[in-house]
Amino acid sequence: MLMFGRVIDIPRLQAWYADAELSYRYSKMTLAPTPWLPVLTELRNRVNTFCQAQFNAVLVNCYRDHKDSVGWHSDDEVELGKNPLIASLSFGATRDFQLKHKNGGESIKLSLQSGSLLVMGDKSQEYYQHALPKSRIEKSMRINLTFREIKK
Ligand SMILES: O=C(O)CCC(=O)C(=O)O
Ligand SMILES: [Mn+2]
Repeated sequence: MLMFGRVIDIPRLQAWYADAELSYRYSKMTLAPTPWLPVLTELRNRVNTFCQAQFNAVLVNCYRDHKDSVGWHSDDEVELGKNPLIASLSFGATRDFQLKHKNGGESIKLSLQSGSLLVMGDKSQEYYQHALPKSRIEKSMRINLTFREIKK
């Protein structure tokens, strides 16, 4: 990613799977879509049914160990539209997910276990930020899928 004018490695591995021609602009990077894998299509269909949504893209994050993380942010890219619905499916190591209001106050911590589905909707991106901090405890790999709908 580009930070203060420098290209630096992000502290995790990332891939973008989406319907054709849906690229994703994020931290001044453009992720070109990779065609869906059968297992991702299956998961997308199940999550779409469960959430009554039309997710057409998924950002896959791989946290290789406890040192990988994602900093405070909101999923508020313009291509997601207003009040986006985001469904986050976790596999592998249990990690803490944090949420805090943009006006301050305490953050809350959710322990996301393997197989859990976290759904963020309404104004959660407008008013809140979320993060997955590094862990002080050693952790094995965690894979997180955030299903999104890119508005055309
Ligand atoms: O790994 C997670 O649980 C969060 C990932 C996330 O916030 C993102 O990809 O935008
Ligand atoms: Mn996010």
